[in-house]
Amino acid sequence: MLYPQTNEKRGLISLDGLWAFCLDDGTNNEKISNDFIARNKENISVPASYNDQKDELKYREHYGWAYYEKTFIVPEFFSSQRLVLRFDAVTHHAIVYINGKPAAEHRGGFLPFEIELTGLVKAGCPVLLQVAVDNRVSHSTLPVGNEDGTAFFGSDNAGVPSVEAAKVWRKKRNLPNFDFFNYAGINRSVRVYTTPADYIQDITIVPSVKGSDGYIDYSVKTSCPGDVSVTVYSREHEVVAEALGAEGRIRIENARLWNPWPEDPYLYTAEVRFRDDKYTQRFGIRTVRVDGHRFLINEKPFFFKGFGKHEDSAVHGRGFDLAYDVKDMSLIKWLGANSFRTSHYPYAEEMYDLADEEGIVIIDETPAVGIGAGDKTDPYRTFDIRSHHEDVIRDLIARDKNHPSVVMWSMANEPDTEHFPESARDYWTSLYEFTHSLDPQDRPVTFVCCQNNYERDLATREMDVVCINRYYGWYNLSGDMDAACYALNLELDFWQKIDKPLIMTEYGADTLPGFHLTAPEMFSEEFQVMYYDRINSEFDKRDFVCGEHPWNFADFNTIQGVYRADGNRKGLLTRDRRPKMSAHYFRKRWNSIPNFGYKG
Ligand code: E8X
Repeated sequence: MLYPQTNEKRGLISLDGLWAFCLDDGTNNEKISNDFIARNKENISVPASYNDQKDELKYREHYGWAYYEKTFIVPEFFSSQRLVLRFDAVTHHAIVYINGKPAAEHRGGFLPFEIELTGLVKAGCPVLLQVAVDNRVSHSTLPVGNEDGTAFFGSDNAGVPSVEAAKVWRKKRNLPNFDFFNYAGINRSVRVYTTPADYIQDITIVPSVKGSDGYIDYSVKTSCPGDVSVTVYSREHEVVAEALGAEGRIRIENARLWNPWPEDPYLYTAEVRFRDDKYTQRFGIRTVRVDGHRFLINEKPFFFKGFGKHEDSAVHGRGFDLAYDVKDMSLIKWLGANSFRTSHYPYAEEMYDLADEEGIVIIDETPAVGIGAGDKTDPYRTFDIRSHHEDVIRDLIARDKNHPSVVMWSMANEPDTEHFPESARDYWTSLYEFTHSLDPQDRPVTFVCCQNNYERDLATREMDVVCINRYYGWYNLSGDMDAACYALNLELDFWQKIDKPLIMTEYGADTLPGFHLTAPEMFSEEFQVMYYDRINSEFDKRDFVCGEHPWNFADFNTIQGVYRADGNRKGLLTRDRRPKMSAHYFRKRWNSIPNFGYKG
């Protein structure tokens, strides 16, 4: 799916800004009631989650539908153009009404969807746009929410006399099987964009390298048959290659490769023309593959220095905020990092464009988090998620396939792969094949494994890269770093035999900024540094450990719980991006570790 762009052939109307908004009171659900909206509407900003833009508890506790409304006009000079309404993300389930009529429905809160407006609206006439948004999570959504009676992480049955009573008594609310706050709403931008009637639908670019030359195998999908031309420009705006035809191979002599910073993330631009349409697509020439226990970028062994992040900030919630993305990119470089994982959902497209430009490597993750319900329920046989999971992977690859910064797909975070190992292995290995089959660049595929009995887990070892989240010294063997390192090494001995690249995709300690101790104990800044220094020194002894991603880049907002004092505090930075001692520790460590060849 192409990202909207303005050029001499295409126009854009932004619908970001103030919208009318109200929460449902449980009586309208997915139906739009103009009278209900008129009586209850208030101002809300788009893009942003609705939860923290207001100050009453009901905005954070809400369970169900909410309504957005805005009127706009398409200028008459667009009357000859094709008109498309695009939502970059609405979380989690949206039904869009245009002039009172249902026009589209979309499930999945982190990927774009579009509505053909041509024929639905008339240029020069006001358009009433209304969006019903459902924030509920369950055993059939991604991310997963607990349902009545599942006494698992986040369940609310504890304390109520019985599950039956809980079903009767409990006020319906979300029970996320994940700890990040379930922010909801129109979280990313809304635009009307135009194209000529005959237009470029999609562009796919697959780079390769041979000697000093680069090649791109390209294909251009168009709305109807016709001549396609492709002109490739260097970063210095010189023509370096040209081609005719909707698909083909283009050779770029003495190509400049895309490399992670501080090397050069060189980008080319393909200008595609078809009839009266034009689209410019940036791309990078780089290769990615796994070789034994090494992760190779441009045939060089890469070491992942970075983190799991969140799209999370005060007031905006999970809402798109370009200033935060620019700030985070600056901090990633300040820290000496070279990568991050889009935990635990696809991020805004603008962040991938920034990563392409800045030379930051991305592990691109789906919203499949929380797949599990304890040792009594096999989620792979009871959760209704497989077809939606495939839809999400299909849409994720369709959106992000051309980004040179994306080097691996993560199908999920911390699914249960311990309690029903055969069922899990079958689910994940089949979905692994499915994911590989969809990626034109055939990048490595993985999922991120939860702390578990790694000898019972039959799925993680089947992935291209072993990505594990381990909290030895925090959630278990709490505060005892000698025991933690002992247990960690027992596990690393196990993975040594599997001999695949291993990234520690999460490890961390909740840390209160300003809490200092001479004898480092949990929650102090000194403990966080000691925790990482001890564990990193164990990683340094293992050549198959090809990455370290502390959890988390920054503190973030979560569900309420006895383990969450003002959210998750495992950040190297505070939520407003101020460094803890561990940020200075990693800045020193990572600036002494090269991107390539750290482990031979
Ligand atoms: C945590 C993290 C959470 O924030 C992240 O989204 C997923 C969790 C650790 C699970 N991984 O809670 O800080 C560790 C379970 C150990 C039993």
